[in-house]
Parts: sequence; C-alpha cells; structure tokens
Amino acid sequence: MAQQFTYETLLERVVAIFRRAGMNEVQATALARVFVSGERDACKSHGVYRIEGTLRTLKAGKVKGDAVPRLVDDGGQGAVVRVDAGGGFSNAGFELGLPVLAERARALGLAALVVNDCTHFAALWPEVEAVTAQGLAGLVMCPSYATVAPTGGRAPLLGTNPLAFGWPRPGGQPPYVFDFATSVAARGEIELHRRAGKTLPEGWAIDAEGNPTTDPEAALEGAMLPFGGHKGSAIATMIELLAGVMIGDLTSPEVLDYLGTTALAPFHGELILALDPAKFSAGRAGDPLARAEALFAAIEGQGARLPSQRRFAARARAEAEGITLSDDEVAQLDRFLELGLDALD
Ligand code: NDP
Ligand code: PYC
Repeated sequence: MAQQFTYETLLERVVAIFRRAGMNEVQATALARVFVSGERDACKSHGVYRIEGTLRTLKAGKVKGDAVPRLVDDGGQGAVVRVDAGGGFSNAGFELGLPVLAERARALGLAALVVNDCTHFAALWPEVEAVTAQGLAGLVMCPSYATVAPTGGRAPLLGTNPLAFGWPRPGGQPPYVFDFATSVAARGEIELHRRAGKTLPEGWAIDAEGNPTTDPEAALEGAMLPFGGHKGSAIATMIELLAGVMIGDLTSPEVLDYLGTTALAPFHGELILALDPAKFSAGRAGDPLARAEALFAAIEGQGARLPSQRRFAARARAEAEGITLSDDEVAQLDRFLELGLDALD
C-alpha cells in the first residue's frame, strides 16, 4: 500500500514536523520545500528520507533551527553578496540572498552569493533552478564531510561535494540543469542501498583497508571514490578551495572534525554564482539563448537526453497523479509529527 500527496499537502506535513521539532517558520519552510521538491522529482536520496537526519542534527544541537539569516552589508554595490546563515540551514540563507544576487548579476554581468555558517543537507538543483528562473545562468557548489578518498589515496578526505549548473531556456521550457555529487554516487545512495539490503555497483567505494567493496556497510566504514578518477578528484578539490577555503568556511575534513560523525548533517558554507548571458555576449553576433537551443537540439538529435529530463518528467507525473509515499514512510512522518525530537532513539 502507498499513499498519495499533492506537493502542497506534503509540504504542509513536513513544515509541521519541523515546527514541532522547534524550527522557526523561515527555516522550516525553506528546508521543507527542497525535501518535498526532491520527493516530487523522484530524487529519493534527497527527499523525505533526509528529515530524520535533520531532526538528529537539531537534537544534537549542531544546527540552529531558530536561526534568522542576515544579509551582510557591503555598501550595496559589490559582486560578492554575503549571507550569514547564523548556524541555520543554507536554504533559508539562499532564499534571502537570491533577489540581491540576481539584481547584482544583471547590473554587473556576474555576481556571487556566499552563504556562510550553514548546514547543507539538500540537493542543489532547487537553487540552480531558482537562478535560471531569473533569466540567469547559475553555478552552485559546496563541500560536505570527508568521506571520499582522493584518486591514488585510500582514506576519506574530500566530500561528496555536489556541483550544479543551470542555463535558462526560452518559451517556458524547463532550464538545462545538471546536478551531481563529485563522488561516483551521493552518500545518500549508499545509505539507501544499506537500508534496502542491496549491494552497491562496483567502483563506488573501498573498504577501510582500501580494497574495492560492494558492501554498503564496508563502504560507509571505508571511503567513497570520486567520479571519473583524477578528474572528479580535482573538481572535488576545486570545490573545497572555492566553497570552503576561499569563502572563509570549513573544508570537508574540517567539517568531519567539527561534527565527529557523518550521522549528522554537515556544517560549512556554500557558493552560488550567477551570470547574465546577455551581458557576456553584448556586442557579439548571435543570441546566446537561441544558440544554446541549437546545441540542445543537436544533443537530442543524436538520441541523447538532457540532464534533468528524467526529473522534469517525474515532476510532471507527480503534478498530475500526486507524490507517492510508502506506508512505512508515511508512518515515520506521523511518528515525527506526534513525538517531535523524542521520536529519535
Ligand atoms: P545522479 O548521478 O543521479 O545525476 C546526476 C545528473 O546527471 C542529474 O542532473 C541527472 O539528471 C543527470 N543524468 C543522469 N543520467 C543521465 C543521462 N543518461 N543523460 C543525461 N543526463 C543524465 O546524481 P548524484 O547521485 O551524483 O547526486 C544526487 C543529488 O545529491 C544531487 O542533487 C546533489 O546535489 C545531491 N548531493 C548533495 C550533497 C550535499 O552535500 N548537499 C552531496 C552530494 C550530493 P536526472 O536527474 O534527470 O536523471
Ligand atoms: O548524499 O553525499 C550526500 C550528501 C551529503 C550531504 C548531503 N547529501
């Protein structure tokens, strides 16, 4: 048996759970929106399954559910917009900073939103889509905690460091968006395999002795592997530099030192870049959005699909038929709503 929700009814339920757990309205709604969107878009590794980890992190006192994010005043002109998340979730900080980021990117061609002192536990595509909805291209990245061995190494050091890119498309089409962990798979996928009693595909992880493993328990004890060997390893390192070191926030090994566990949501910073295609192409031949459409058509013309097409199809299905949760998932939501943080043992 399974149960159906609309986006709104599931959102209402998840917000109520977060409010019951002591989160304020701004934190609860911003975080609930990304988890419910994940569920709607068939991204199970960053859907309602993340609620339990959120509550655990609140209970451990490692995130402030009552934080009110604050724009750090730079005099109102600069390309770097900074939000102090105040120890809350990144999503509330992002929502506060987005309008200023968009305004600056339109004025300057390029602007960056830095969110400091935040817990980040979500997929990045909701943020990149919010940037493209402003008619801008976006690039979003953040560290995580040390769980990935650099290529040639054997011990966890880098994070699963997600990277997302979005490009706006004309005519009401959904944007071009990719969003992925720089490890072969997101850690959430390994955890979901463990819970389902399934083995992992080969090449995802090594055990604590550095040997290849397909056992999720051994993988969680050992290290995950970067995607694309040395290339993914270098991109993950770049994210540590740009979205950790450069913005004055924690790198993945520092996050693990701070938390002492990967069972809680990671605390660090986030970097969001917004670029205005009209400004970058000014004075040059051709409309960048039209030229991008020709490129997308050529990709699809070969039978390939664009990234996020699976997700957008799942969204359309959920909008028509509802979001389906299993009875176990619904029972867990009911328990969280009834007992709040006491639901965790
Ligand atoms: P996936 O490997 O599932 O997907 C990566 C991207 O590739 C998606 O945009 C996907 O689109 C696209 N894609 C997949 N298959 C194809 C194909 N055949 N052709 C074209 N495009 C394709 O992502 P991950 O498991 O690496 O990451 C999942 C999520 O985890 C991400 O949203 C990420 O932000 C999140 N994450 C968050 C972290 C954090 O610290 N906050 C850490 C790590 C990951 P589609 O969705 O349409 O299939
Ligand atoms: O799935 O790797 C992951 C992850 C880490 C933090 C949030 N998601």
